[in-house]
Amino acid sequence: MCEHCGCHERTKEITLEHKILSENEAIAESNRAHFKAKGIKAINLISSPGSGKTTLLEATIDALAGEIPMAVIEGDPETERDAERIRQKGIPAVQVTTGGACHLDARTVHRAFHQLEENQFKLLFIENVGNLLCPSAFDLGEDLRVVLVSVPEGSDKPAKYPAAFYRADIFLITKIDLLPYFDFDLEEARRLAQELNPRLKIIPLSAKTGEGMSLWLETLKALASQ
Ligand SMILES: Nc1nc2c(ncn2[C@@H]2O[C@H](COP(=O)(O)OP(=O)(O)OP(=O)(O)O)[C@@H](O)[C@H]2O)c(=O)[nH]1
Ligand SMILES: [Mg+2]
Repeated sequence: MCEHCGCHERTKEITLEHKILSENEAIAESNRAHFKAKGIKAINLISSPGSGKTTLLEATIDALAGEIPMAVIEGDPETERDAERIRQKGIPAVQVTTGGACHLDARTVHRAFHQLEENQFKLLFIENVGNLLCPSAFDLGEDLRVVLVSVPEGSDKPAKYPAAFYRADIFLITKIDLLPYFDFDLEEARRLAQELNPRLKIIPLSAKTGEGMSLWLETLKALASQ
């Protein structure tokens, strides 16, 4: 019966998925040890395309450059665009183009990190490939996992994409300058996220106006000083 219903194939798929994830976990642990040995704190940014990850990094660099040395790994299916935006700010950046892959994994981050190693830095930002599904399953060896949802996306996103929230440390609600133009319910977004993960630190902010940025920047300064 199994041969007809396809459940045998599904079992094989699950076994393979499990193997890929446990291999990733092992490399993620080695990344973590590597970062720790060099005194580097890594931050994994996860969101849908266009939620404002690179814009937030640009604003963060403007605020912290000169105070905290930083570097960036950019993950996108194609182009060097985001890495170029970061380099224009005078910060070293490696672009990983994944082709079809919808997430970064620990091995890719390990390779990209080696390309950055000649630089001295304290904070390593890893901008994951834009989507709220695939990146959630892959530990990169980060110290801080940050999930972003922007105001135009809607306040129901935590409920629809719970996996992105379970292992996150910080939930950034971005583009709050747009709140007057959308029916985004800040309290609903907070409540849904906290139901999934009560230890989440939630920071609403706008990288465009600077509103709310201070709490984000203080969090990064505290991380860098650990
Ligand atoms: N109004 C407003 N727009 C913003 C804000 N942050 C980013 N944007 C705009 O949102 C768009 C996407 O921003 P990006 O920073 O490129 O988004 P991203 O998450 O890096 O996108 P991908 O790398 O493609 O996943 C751009 O047009 C930004 O100018 C914000 O705080 N307020
Ligand atoms: Mg980007």
